[in-house]
Amino acid sequence: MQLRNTLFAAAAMMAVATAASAAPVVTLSNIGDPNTLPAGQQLVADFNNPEDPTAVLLSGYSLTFAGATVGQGEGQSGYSGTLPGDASHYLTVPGGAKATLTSNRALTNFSLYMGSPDTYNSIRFIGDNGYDFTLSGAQISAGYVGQSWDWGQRINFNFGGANVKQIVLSSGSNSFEVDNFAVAAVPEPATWALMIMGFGSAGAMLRRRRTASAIA
Ligand SMILES: [Ca+2]
Ligand SMILES: [Ca+2]
Repeated sequence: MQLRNTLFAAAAMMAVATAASAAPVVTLSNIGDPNTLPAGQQLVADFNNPEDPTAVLLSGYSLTFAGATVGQGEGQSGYSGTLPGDASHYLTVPGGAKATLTSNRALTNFSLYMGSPDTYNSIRFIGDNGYDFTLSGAQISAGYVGQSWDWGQRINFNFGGANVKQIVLSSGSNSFEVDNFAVAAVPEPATWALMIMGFGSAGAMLRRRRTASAIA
C-alpha cells in the first residue's frame, strides 16, 4: 500500500504542469569560452555549417530563420562582430531579423554563447500555461551593452520550473551574435514510456499479491 501510494504520488507530480510565471533567471558564465556547457546541458545547435545554417544536433528541435545568417559578413564591422575564443561560424541576427528555436519537449533551461551585446538585442521565451517573457539589452547581458568584440560569455536562462517550447532571438539593429545553443537534457519519450510501464507492472504485482492474500 505504501509503495502504491508513493507510485501514485510520483505519477501525479509528473502529470501536473507547473504553473510558474516568473521571468527567466539570467546568469553569466564561461568568459571567453564558447565551448564549455553548464552541467546537465547538451549542444543543440553550433551553426558551424553555413551550407546548412538551420541544422540541429539533437532530434526534436528545429530552427527557422527570418533574415538571420550563418557564415555571412562575419567580422564585418557594422554587420556582425566576432565572438572571443570562437573561430567557428556562428549565428548573426541583424536588424529586423529573427531566429527561432522550437522544441517538441519542455525546456526548463537554455543557454547560448553571446558576443558584442547591444541595447537592441532581444530574446523571447514562449511556453506552456501562457508563459511568455522577453528580455532585452542589459537584461540579457547583466548590464553590459558596450558592443565590444572582446566581450563573450555564456548566458544561462533558467525558467524556474516553467516549460518553454519556443525561443525567439531578434534585434532592432545590427546585430545579435550568438553561438552554441544548449538545452537541459530531458528523458527521451521512450524512457518515459519505460517508466510508465514500470509503474503499471508494479501496480499489477501489488494487485496480484492482494488477491493471493485474500484467498489465503
Ligand atoms: Ca559555431
Ligand atoms: Ca552585437
